[in-house]
Amino acid sequence: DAPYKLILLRHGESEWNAKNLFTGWVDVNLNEKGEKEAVRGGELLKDADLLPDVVHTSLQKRAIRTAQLALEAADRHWIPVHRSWRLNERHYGALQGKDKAQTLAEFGEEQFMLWRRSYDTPPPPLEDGTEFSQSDDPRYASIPPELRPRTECLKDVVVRMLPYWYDGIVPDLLTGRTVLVAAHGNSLRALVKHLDGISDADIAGLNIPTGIPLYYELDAEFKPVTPGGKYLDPEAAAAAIEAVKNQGKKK
Ligand code: DG2
Repeated sequence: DAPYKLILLRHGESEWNAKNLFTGWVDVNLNEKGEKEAVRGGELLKDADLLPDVVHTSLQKRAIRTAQLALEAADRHWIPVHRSWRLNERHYGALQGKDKAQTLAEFGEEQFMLWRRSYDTPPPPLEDGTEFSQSDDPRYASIPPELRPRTECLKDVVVRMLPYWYDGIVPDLLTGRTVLVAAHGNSLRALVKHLDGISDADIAGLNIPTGIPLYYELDAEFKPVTPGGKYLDPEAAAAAIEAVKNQGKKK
């Protein structure tokens, strides 16, 4: 039996996912579909008898509410919770608030995919004090100024996320707890890249659907017993992954 149980959950559909806008650190809420996805995620956990003992989230509403709705559906709303900016979505820089389809049309497929899925090309930085910047948001006041992002590529996310993996999440796994991490498309891609040892090139092709728990059994070295983990609803996951992949293309 594998010693460690880890469940990754991307938040349910957000208001801006539905509008096809780059979101990043903008604190948008779940829409109704997203709330339902979160509840269904919790029901899947309950049906699989995978009951979290502790939950870790980002500082963003869509992940926080997803965790809460899922845990309520699994009757685990009472477990301890930890939150960190290090689980936040990738900061999308000057693309935050922009329409994905319009951006694709304006800059072309190659540049669009570089910004969206390359490992080390960040979008242009977002200026402090502008509409979609979080420079004045009190929840981030304790982040040292030199660590506060104005844009990020996935590599930057790996670098700021991993300290939380080792210092915040691994200690919970070591005590035998079943750990739920409720976060975001790109912060979870960063974690999956690390867990599965995916190359910088191959991670471009990995997409994570909203609201479907991804279960990892980890061995004593924290390596996945099944590479890629297991979605609790594999059919729904496959369809939703395709939709995320093609996001720029829909109008
Ligand atoms: C999405 C991911 O983040 O977008 O920031 O727009 O998971 O918080 O909804 P999430 C965003 P893509 O990188 O898939 O375009």
